[in-house]
Amino acid sequence: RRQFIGASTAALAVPALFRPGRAMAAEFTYKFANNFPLGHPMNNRMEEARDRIAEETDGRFALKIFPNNQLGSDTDTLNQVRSGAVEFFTLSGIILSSLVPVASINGMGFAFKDTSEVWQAMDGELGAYVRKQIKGARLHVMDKIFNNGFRQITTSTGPIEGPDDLDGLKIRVPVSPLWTSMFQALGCAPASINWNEVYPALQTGIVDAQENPLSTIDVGKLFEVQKYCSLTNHMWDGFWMLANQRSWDRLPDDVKEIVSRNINQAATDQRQDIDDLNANLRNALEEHGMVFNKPDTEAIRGQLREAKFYAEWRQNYGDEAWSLLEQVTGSLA
Ligand code: X2X
Repeated sequence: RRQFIGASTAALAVPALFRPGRAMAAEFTYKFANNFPLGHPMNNRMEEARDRIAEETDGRFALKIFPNNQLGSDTDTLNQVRSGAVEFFTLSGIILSSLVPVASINGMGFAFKDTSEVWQAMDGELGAYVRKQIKGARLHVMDKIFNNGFRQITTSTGPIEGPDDLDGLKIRVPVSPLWTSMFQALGCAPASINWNEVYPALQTGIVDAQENPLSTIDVGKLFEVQKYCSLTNHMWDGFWMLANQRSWDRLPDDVKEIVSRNINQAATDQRQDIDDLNANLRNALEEHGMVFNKPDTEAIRGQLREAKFYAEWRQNYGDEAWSLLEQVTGSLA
């Protein structure tokens, strides 16, 4: 009986493109690479988008999802989407800043107070400004940024209560000048490590700490190698959906419209999934043995001001970008 149910469900699930009378091979088969495992909202929503796109293009466009850094680390995959070896890739804007400097601006320390402020900025003028710079670097980018969330610090050594606990902390940060600069300003000893090497780096004690949103801590099973989680909310991070420029240009206009609309829809849906997870995962992580605390974030922010962190980054980004950010967040320095 089980088998029978399985077989009939499978028959119903056969997509339109494999029904008799339809073309078997897609005209365009494009790869989408990302750093999260299947089951994460990014991949759940992109699977939905993939299916809608197949349906709406009558099977002309097929998207193949490569989760979990299967095709390489984030740094490697950025090179692949530039060369065209991979057609689509979601990358943190803060990491993309190695190629497009202003793309890290949404990660400015303690800038946004909640995600509704984030969407106001990233769906508004600041996001448009950043996307223009990304396109200037010959990468196509979709309008809607995906949500990673507000980042929290975890350690194996002890809770972060205030600036003193950050002093000398060996903390993993993603590969990006903003991350390194910020944690140096806080007195840490940051090490740049790609996401696909974070778990082993924590497990073997190469570093004692890392920082990520709760949903990412959970999906990466970092609770197995980290004990303390300090709710710093120190920056917001999101993923731009990048596309190789030549691969994108090759698509007919009607296919471009279907692909863009459905990927933007995936991003919008995924934003809410992640907000829900980040708001609700604390209990589950506590059950895995993590110990939570709320640090003195005003004191931590004060340390950044004292280190002239905001003044330095205002200069790096330029006044135009900085004022678009402050239009939403209010004065930061
Ligand atoms: O590398 C990370 O920490 C992650 C998974 O949050 C990003 O992709 C920026």
